[in-house]
Amino acid sequence: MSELNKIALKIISDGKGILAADESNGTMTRRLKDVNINSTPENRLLFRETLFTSKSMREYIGGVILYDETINQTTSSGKSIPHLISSSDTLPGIKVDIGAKDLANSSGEKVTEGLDGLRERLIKYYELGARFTKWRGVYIIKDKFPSKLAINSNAHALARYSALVQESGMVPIVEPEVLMDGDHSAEICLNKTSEVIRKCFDELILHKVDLSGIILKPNMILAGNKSKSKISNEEVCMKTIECLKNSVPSEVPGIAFLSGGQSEIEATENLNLINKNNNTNFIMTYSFGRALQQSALKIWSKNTKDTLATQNTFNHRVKMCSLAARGKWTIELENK
Ligand code: 5MM
Repeated sequence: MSELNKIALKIISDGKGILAADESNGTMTRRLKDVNINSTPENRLLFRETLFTSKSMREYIGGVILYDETINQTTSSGKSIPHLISSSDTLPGIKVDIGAKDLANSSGEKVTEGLDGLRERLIKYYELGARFTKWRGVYIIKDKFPSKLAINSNAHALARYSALVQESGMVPIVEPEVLMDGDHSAEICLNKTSEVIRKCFDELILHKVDLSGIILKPNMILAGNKSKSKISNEEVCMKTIECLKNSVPSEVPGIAFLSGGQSEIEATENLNLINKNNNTNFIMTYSFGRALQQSALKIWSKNTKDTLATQNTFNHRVKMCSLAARGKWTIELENK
């Protein structure tokens, strides 16, 4: 078993998953504004520190994805954030892309940037304590989109990123996110997501990436959020498994889904069904941002000093997701 494979398994095994707390300052400002909190470095740190000191971290969170600002911050008690996270036996990770930018010659589509100087940045992040990284490609479904150009460019970037990350001794999370925005059917989402993921693996293989030392972070297969033809959770689960079976090579140890704008319960229920019906060898778990933090953020915004109330809410959510990662969640447990 390679070192990278060991790191990947430590993050996602035994019902553990990933806390995606890597919102860039722009995104975090929007999230805080929604709950009437000023987006200052101090407030961003306070909320995140409250989550990272929760007792559920040790049991259920195998890795936390951080943003550059956070990995460089220090807690009120003088601990560095990576050190705080490691003290719960959880691995610190870091988002290393610098965002999705307009793709030239394909107006309306994006390509993720951040390869320039990446090797040097990775050395710095490793020294700070990071043991895994994240890079997100974003694809839209609309008319002829995602175009071949967007699919190829993002796959190429994800592969070059992954090769550099493995060279630096860290595990790359490969996140191709096909957005749920639009009126497309789940069938179209299935076809497009399969095409996107297959292209990513073509490029990862071309770039000689060790597939046993990555984690794939895809979207679940959903109908667009403006689609009239909604599908059941059972269909989401079946289509998601079908997609991954047909597009992910067997060497990949695990899949950690993004929540992508689903509600906390919806994302949990779908993950639970996926695990109940998981007839693959892949570990299937969570790498949720919004679906782990939404209610905790709401409670925190009511009284930012009431650490316990925020942590209780977060602990509950994390426990529910972990149960779902083992196919043991039920709706009744939500109200206990
Ligand atoms: C935490 O949100 C991340 C967004 O980062 P940007 O501010 O750079 O857009 C995002 O990449 C996140 O890690 C994944 O999309 C998963 O988050 P959700 O909320 O979809 O589970």
